[in-house]
Amino acid sequence: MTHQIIDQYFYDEPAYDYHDGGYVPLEEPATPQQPLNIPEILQPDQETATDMYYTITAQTGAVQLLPGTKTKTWGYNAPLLGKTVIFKKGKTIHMHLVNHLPEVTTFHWHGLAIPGPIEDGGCHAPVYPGESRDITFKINQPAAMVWLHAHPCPSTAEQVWHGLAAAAIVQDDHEAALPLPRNYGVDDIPVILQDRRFHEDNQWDYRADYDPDGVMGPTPMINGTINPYFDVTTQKVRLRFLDGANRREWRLHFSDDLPFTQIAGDLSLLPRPVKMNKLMITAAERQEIVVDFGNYQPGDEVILYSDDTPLIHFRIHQFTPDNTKIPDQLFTTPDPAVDPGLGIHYVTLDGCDESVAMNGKKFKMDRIDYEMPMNKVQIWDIENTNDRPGMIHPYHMHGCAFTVISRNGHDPLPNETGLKDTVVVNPQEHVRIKVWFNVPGVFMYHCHIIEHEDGGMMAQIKVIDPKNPDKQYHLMNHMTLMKAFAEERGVPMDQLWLGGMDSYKKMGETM
Ligand SMILES: [Cu+2]
Repeated sequence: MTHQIIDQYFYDEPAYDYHDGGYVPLEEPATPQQPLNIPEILQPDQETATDMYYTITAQTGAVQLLPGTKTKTWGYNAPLLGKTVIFKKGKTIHMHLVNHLPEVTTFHWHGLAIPGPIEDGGCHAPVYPGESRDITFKINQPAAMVWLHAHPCPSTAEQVWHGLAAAAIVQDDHEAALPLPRNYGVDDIPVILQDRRFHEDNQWDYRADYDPDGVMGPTPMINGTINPYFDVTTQKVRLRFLDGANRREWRLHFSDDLPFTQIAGDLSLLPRPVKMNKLMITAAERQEIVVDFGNYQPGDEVILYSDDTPLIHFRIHQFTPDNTKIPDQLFTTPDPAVDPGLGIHYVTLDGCDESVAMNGKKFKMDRIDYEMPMNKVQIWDIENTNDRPGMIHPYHMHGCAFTVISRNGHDPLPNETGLKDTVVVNPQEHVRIKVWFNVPGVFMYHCHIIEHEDGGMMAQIKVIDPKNPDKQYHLMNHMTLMKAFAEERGVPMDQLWLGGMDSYKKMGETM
């Protein structure tokens, strides 16, 4: 293990400290502490040696988040967020996706390398209210935490804000053989970081809070809990952070500057563990750490903060001493050779507010922006063209894993050495990544500030299977989904409001 303790966040401080008009700082909740919600594990409907069958139902609900009136929420098989899905590498998964919401949604598997656009669950795979869709896919990727969220363009942001986000854990034999905490809910817990603003009667009001640069709220919400505590009953605890916020990045650190060890990023373990006492996570990323509470006594409390705001109070209880060492080698990150016939592909993340675009264009659902052969490896250069201070844009690709090669020609960060699906690009920075797809289809790639993707900082790639090069994909268009939203809300089209529409209208563009 690196002996040096990393004590910086790395990212462009002027950009993340650039508190534009819409930036909402976090505030410590004034309400009593609550036990941290640990999402239940989703039970399969049926299981064989090779296949797993699940039903996922998107539903409305109400949750006691604050004293007083319950907050109206949405979730998957739960009133808010969702049950955690466990995927085992090598299994074939059959998903029955059911929509019990009042409006159209989609079920996107963020981080799964499965064919698009239907299995992937982006905007071309709508499930209308009262209807269902069945998909089948095979899990063929390393252990990691991925997630499920809604993706109906241009209303992804609002649906995620309502609560449509759930963790999913991919398991494999390699990770299972390593001495790492793995007892779900006890010493291995998903930590979904989100923020909300509570309006009258403890309700959320997405439209009132709308900001084209990403909706934020002052109140941290962790796994759907406001002001949580967690009872520590083991010396070591594995925290699987997922930034499920629409925009917010979190600068994580513990009281006493307690060092911790990062073991995994978005889509794999890191090759080597990295010791640190500061960790930044941005929208849609996952970062896994192991915290050693060995120097604390029963009755002590260790606090996880973002900036100066407490997020989780870890209450230390009696535990058995645990001298397990995290291995120095955790993973071999794939490093396939770049195809010499494919030049560098350039992507620009442009603008802020309503002017957001990618390569100078706003997203169109029925336009393919790029084509690439399956199983070939190409270098992509992702540039954030914002003037400084500007905003950081977390760049995400569906359907694949990539590796980070360089940042403005320099080495990648010590904790972005595994497989990733989301990478932050600072203003005026070029991040070079190695991209390859093992599955065919049409996939989206975009900024994961969700209002930026709804507003058009997004594009589509067609990944061509050499065995079936002429396969045609039926691409829907924005208007089809928007008409559905208007009908479901019982409003004429000219009165329909969806966040992303503003960004197109104000730039004089049609959808
Ligand atoms: Cu962005």
